Amino acid sequence: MQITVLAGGIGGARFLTGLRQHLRAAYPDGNGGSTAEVTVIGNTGDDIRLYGLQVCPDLDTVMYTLGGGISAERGGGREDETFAVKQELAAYGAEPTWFGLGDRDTATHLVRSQMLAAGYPLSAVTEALCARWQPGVRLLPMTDDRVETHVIIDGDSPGTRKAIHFQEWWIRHRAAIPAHGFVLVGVDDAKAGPGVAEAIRDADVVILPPSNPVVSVGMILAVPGVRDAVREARGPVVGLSPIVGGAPVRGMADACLTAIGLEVSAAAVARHYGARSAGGLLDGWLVHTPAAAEANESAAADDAHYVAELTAAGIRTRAVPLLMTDLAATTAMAAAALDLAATLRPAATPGG
Ligand code: FO1
Repeated sequence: MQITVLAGGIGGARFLTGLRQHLRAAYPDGNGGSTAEVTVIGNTGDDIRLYGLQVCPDLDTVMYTLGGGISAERGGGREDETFAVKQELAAYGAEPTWFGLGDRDTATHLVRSQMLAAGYPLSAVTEALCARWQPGVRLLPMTDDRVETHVIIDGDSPGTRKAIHFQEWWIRHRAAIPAHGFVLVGVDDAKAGPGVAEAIRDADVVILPPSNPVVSVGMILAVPGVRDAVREARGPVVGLSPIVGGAPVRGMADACLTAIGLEVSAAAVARHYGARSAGGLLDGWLVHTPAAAEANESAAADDAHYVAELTAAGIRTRAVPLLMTDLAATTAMAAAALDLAATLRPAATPGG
């Protein structure tokens, strides 16, 4: 069983812990692992070059989360982190001071930057870093070429616009400055990383997890060849909504959706990805409905009302709990995604 997941940062990584747990139960290998293989296509649009270091936030979030090194309370960055290097850089007045560079995290960037400078492609670097962390998935950068997501905001004088790096918008400005759009700088000269197109095309199931559909999954799909690979995938493509009710499960997907003129809803994201039968990407889609225990809470968000309209639009939709509150919740989400995929898989050929 080969599963390929196009993942961004924290939301995607959280989902992947549930997928890994589900596969250990559903496809056990007899010694606590799974016979199923997961390939993660990681977003590199968040990457930023700082103090001479190449930082890959979404790749590191997946690697640390699945490798057991993620900071549980902060949801990002390393466990037991300290910030002595950050403080010393600030003492020198080294810009930027708004980026939270951790000491343990810096070792990752030093090894990565050293290998890149020696001529290794990002895919080889990521494989080397994962040799230590053993995430239990194959983590492939979406491209080995340098790309960066920049955000279009109002310029310094009326009527003008300018671009700032996504990390500056996200961290320094908490995405509070209205964005007019996002550009993946370098995408025109980029090509899909080694193994990326094949991992998507040949997968038994392709999953779009509850990552940011604009700056995470959206940027992976912007890499030449990736969108076509998803459309040509031999297995079903199933997505999970990152929006519950009218708000993102976490992060700031709402600011990103608004920036590109989309309504902040589970239906708007599904339509944005589109039905594969109508030229889009999705065969199946999961929207949120409260778990039985919460169903009686009047305030509980419930998106089950989208099921009929999206199914009619060619995206087979089901409503399941999508709040990633704990491992049991994300494991159930992964099971629901694969169950839905099983109903979408082309009728199995006899003995096929
Ligand atoms: N996110 C923050 O909100 N504040 C930070 O200071 C911060 C530092 C940081 C350092 C390394 C790294 O890999 C990620 C970091 N992040 C930080 C998260 C980063 O902004 C991610 O790109 C977002 O979480 C979106 O995926």
